[in-house]
Amino acid sequence: MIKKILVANRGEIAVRIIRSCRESGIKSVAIYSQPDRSSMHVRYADEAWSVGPGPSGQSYLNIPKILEIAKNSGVDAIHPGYGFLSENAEFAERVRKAGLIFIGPEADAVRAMGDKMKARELMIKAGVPVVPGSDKLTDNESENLRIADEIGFPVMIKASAGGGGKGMRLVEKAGDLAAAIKRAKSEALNAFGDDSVYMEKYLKSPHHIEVQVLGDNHGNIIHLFERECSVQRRHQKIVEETPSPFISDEIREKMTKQAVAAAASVNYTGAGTVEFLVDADMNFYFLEMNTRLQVEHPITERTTGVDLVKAQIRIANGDPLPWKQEEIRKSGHAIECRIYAEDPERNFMPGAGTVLHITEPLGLGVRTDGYIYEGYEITVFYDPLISKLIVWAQTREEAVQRMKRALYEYKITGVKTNIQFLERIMKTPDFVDGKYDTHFIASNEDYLMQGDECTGECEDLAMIMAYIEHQSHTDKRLRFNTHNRKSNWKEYGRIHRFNPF
Ligand code: MV4
Repeated sequence: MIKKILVANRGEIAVRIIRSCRESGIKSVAIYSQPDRSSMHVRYADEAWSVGPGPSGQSYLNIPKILEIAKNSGVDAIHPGYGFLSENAEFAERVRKAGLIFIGPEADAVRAMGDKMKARELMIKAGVPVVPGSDKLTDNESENLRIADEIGFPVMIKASAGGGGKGMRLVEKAGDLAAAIKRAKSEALNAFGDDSVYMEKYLKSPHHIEVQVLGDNHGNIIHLFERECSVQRRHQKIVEETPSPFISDEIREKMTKQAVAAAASVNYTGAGTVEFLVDADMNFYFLEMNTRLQVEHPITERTTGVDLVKAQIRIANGDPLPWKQEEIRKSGHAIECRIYAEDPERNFMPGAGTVLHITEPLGLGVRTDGYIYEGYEITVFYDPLISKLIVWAQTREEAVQRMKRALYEYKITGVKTNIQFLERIMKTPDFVDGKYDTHFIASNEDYLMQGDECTGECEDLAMIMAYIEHQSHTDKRLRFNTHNRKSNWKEYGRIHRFNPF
């Protein structure tokens, strides 16, 4: 029985995991890098151990140090969270060799899915549809041209060791093929130490839709429906929702079945996600499988009622899944917005700084998974994700309205965030109508980059202007008419463009 877990991560996901540990009566051990010493996950864990200096390579990726802390703190399991060591097969192996439980799948499944060509091959064998494409490409230019012609231009060259958009190259016409393959191979060798590349037919306007699966150590695999993740920018997801507003019930049924078949083909255990590209005609194709808990898991938790972290822990403990597939029901609609510490007006550059003020939204149907607080110092060592805002409502329309309301209430000062950009997304007609694909951000750029005349920031002005007005009774220079307008302070704020911070 798992009694104590080391959480080999930081930030919001470490907090998320520690919360489920506490609810399960399991002790938690946090590890922290030097700049993270007063981070929220350190406060919420039962114990906290220093893992090294700021850079990830010397801290959250330091396998020997993490294993040493695991031994010294007497944990019986390690949860890797997402990112960092979560999809590192060698780490999973070394954890198990040390006599500990790795909360995640077997190393073989991680390795098989990490190799994109191998994964494609396995899917073809399992009868799961893949994008029409090739095996590993050779240097034979005329052969490559023949393959591309057969698939049909445009094609994509992808690195086998890549994934998540890394090492991809679009080729529009035959004349560009040989040079593109050469460059893709040299880039892949550089980035991954492996120059294997393959070719796929280019899908013009795909949706990114993924299916959550859970497998136990008794041969059972179930799915927990899909998440629509097409709102992305440079392969960074921004908004996710479930159910997908795009697919029909018939396609959902087929896609979730294939996701379970994909997981079964590698004897998958634990929580995993099968990603599909879905074209405009709702044809779906296996893209890759993520062998970890994902950032966007809370929307699935909200619509199915399943605590995915607790499920991971129970599975790792050897328990059979407590639900049959038919017992997994979804209800209503959930949306997640990712709050990033980045500046949309400066090409989304991640920013560092001290959080001056934070007010998080609450109220019916709202959840935030975050880790920052007033006085917290955001550094540039790690991912700019600072919080996830998740809302639920009975219908999609109501969920969108609720998200707008929650974003309106969300206040963070001291660091730039994308909150207003997210508010714009919630008001974009294509999003409101649920009619968007992976080109959504690019095709709505003009609309999204317009600032609103008066957003939530004006509400801060409400307090400040009320105070100034109060003071102005003793200062004639500041006196202004308070009788003929309902909201004089707001008008005053607009006219003077007063920025309190
Ligand atoms: C594609 C594609 C079109 N055709 N493959 C990008 C991330 C990586 N996981 C795979 N990606 C894509 N693969 C073929 N054959 C378009 C993309 C793609 C994309 C996919 C999902 C979400 C956002 C995307 C943005 C640009 C390109």
